[in-house]
Amino acid sequence: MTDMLTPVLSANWADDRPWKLTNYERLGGYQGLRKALTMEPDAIIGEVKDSGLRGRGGAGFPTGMKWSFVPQDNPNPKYLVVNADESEPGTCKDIPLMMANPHVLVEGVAISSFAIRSNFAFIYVRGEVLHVIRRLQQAVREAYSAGYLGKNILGTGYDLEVVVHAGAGAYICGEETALLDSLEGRRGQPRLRPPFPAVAGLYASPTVVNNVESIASVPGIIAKGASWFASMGTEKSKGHGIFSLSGHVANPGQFEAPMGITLRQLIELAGGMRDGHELKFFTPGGSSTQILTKDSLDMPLDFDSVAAAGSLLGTRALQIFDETTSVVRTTLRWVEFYKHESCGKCTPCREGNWWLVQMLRKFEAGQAQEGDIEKMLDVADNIGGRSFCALADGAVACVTSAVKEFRSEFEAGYHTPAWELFPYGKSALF
Ligand code: L3W
Repeated sequence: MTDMLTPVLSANWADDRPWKLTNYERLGGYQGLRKALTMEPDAIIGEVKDSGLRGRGGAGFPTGMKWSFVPQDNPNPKYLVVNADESEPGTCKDIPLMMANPHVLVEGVAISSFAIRSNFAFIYVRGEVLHVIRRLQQAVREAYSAGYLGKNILGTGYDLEVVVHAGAGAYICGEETALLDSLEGRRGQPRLRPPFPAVAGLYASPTVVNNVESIASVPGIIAKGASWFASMGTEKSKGHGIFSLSGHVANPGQFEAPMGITLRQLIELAGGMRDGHELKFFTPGGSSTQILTKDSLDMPLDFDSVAAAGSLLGTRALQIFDETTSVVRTTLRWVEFYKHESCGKCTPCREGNWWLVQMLRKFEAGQAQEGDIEKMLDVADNIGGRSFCALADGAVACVTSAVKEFRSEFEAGYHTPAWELFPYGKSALF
């Protein structure tokens, strides 16, 4: 069964103190950086393009292509910003990665910064995860002492300063432009795009913003070659990815596997569904992605196949729900999260999510009325695609897909409380 796994970023997680520099070096750590510093920056970008690496933060944008958008004739400094603000419900891959293997991220930062000709990099970490911030700061300190960061890296004349920056705990700061506002010291609110950060980002200068796992994938690509990475995965979704299974499986956790693995295989790796229960629905990539049902158990989890099924691969955060779960209650919990985390800049998102919560509470209490499903879908329709950022789209994805797949459960909300149909205590989650 473990032959379904492709442990690269997670290969050392079970070792003794894998976060120490000496242990990382013993396994070939920083060889990618040594090689990269002998290459031309454009050749590194070419290698990352050839690998087929697509952004691991949710959207799947080609990483090498994003780097190539950085205008080299712009006289301003160039910046690399790592988005380590992991906070999407269900998403739990970057935090364990940074705890167990912080040096693969630090090495990736050094290689990626060199490739885009940047001398300043920031790792923007979610503020609540103090243990991760400390672990990263320690790794950055070790890397400075060993000459992998700082002035004249490994005697090549290349300089790079890296700052670990703690956010203040707002989901919206995981949106790349809100993150940049926050990093500049302002309240984190999304900016209108274009211009994209690659052209005008931090301090209005060219800035590459990439997810932790994207940057951590770079050392392997440089050390072992683009074709090694591209040999894993599917035609348009190459490489390895960390899939996080949470909820009603026997052994929830992270599983690093080739892109295109199926949910059926992943559930098997997680020890199956909890005893005596069966899959009802799941999110492919966190709560911002449309829910799918057991009809998609054998769908390859790659960008295109999941999109064809009407959802998004997102962050590969597979939240698994069995038949004891009320889809109405689950949707309400998610939308309560989005209502709380909406930054308030765009009216449809700020007001609309408040209304969705009120309506879903009525469905949960069995007090909705005929026509409320249509009203709720109309509110959702007036939120999605009408805001600056993807938070609003994410908030309505669960509502529309839940109604599409389980309309009868919402209709039951015209007369029966969800807690009578799905008693608390039967579900381990709510
Ligand atoms: C230059 C162009 N750059 C696009 C860049 C853009 C960004 C990347 C992707 O949202 C999704 C969201 C969540 N010139 C460009 C260009 N870019 N065109 O490419 O952009 P985009 O707009 O497609 O997505 P996004 O705004 O980065 C990410 C979904 O991921 N998600 C994940 C959520 C996870 C968290 C978390 O834990 N912190 O937020 C789950 O599904 O909903 O749809 O860099 O600049 N012409």
